[in-house]
Amino acid sequence: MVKVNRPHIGIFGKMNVGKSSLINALTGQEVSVVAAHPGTTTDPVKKIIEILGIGPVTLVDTAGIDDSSALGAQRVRRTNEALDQVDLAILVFADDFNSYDQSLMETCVALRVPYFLVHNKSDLHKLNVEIKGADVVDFSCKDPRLPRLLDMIKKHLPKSSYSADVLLDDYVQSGDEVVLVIPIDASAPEGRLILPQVQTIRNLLDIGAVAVCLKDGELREYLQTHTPKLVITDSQAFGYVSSVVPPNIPLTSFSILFSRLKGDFGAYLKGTRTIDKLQDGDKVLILESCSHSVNKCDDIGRTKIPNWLQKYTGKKLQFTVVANLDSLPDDAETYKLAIQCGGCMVTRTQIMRRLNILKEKGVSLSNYGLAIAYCNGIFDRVTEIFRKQDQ
Ligand SMILES: Nc1nc2c(ncn2[C@@H]2O[C@H](COP(=O)(O)OP(=O)(O)O)[C@@H](O)[C@H]2O)c(=O)[nH]1
Ligand SMILES: [Mg+2]
Repeated sequence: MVKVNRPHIGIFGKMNVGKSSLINALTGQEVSVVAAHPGTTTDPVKKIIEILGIGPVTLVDTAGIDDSSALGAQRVRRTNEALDQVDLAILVFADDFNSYDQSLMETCVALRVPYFLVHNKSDLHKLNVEIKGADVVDFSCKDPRLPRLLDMIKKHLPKSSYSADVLLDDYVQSGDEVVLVIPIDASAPEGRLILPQVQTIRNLLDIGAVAVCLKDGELREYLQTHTPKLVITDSQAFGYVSSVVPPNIPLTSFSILFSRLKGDFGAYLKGTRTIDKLQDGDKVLILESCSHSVNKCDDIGRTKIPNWLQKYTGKKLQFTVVANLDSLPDDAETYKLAIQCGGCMVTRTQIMRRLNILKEKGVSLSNYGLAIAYCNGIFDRVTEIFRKQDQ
């Protein structure tokens, strides 16, 4: 099993029902502002906790949004956006369950967000309404009994949001040797490995395989005396690495491995071939799911991939970048192709929600690693070990 994600759990409900207090009870810390007067939490506050049996999760505190002022309308929009980005919603209410709480439940159903209800402040009043079709936990932040709440989180949080059964498990066996090519150049983060590399090493250790880590410059010499089961490289070194690894040794990349876990791999395999059909003036959407300050992704998505695509196709293409989880363009259906990044900063749920919208609009899908492989003419080679299972 691989921990692919830190699932996001959002706390929603009217002002003053005890959302921030609930987060404090869960974390045992004063992380969110708790105030006796309504409307203090205006921006989502995030806090990470470790839940036994799940691992780390991110709790997202949200504003109470039952007033009708302009600011309130803005808050409604923000809360709905926040709801669309969580793996589980905890809907908190206190003394009265009203139409607003009902509408939160309906939004969860519409957006297919798993949820359960917390009747808070049960020290002050008993639950006196019957809520059909939902689990309700009685709770009091003044006397927090966490086990029932944690059990309910475990019951409703989809397993796929925090673990995946397959990274290399279906291909690599105990005792196999796998070479990981990790270029240490200007675009590598200083003094550390990136998450996909770390998780791949952990997965190989779990399998009982031997992980050999080396830089691209050391690969040629190493392969003179070794025949590994598989070589996994950073996509940016594809050109060089594919020329050095003999054809009898399978080759793939970290980003392709993770696109199986964090994206829609079947759609990517099909959609990437759209690159061959691109014409002058066609629009390509780059989905860069992390902040602008992460220069590495910035550079790949905004400069390198556009250059590679134009060079490979020989066409003049139009590129639009959507960063973070910002909204898709209004005219999304006019794009021929959308290329999603590896998504190491976001959850699978967040990526899939976006991809599904584009899929419905008929936009072909690809991801950074697969598009780069395609432009390097090695797409078939680097997807071969997965194609039988996933297509
Ligand atoms: N008696 C009682 N008071 C609570 C409980 N939970 C929260 N409160 C109080 O309700 C008020 C609003 O809580 P807060 O967490 O800021 O609500 P939020 O607006 O939903 O984030 C604060 O004065 C809390 O101390 C509870 O379970 N019992
Ligand atoms: Mg609050």
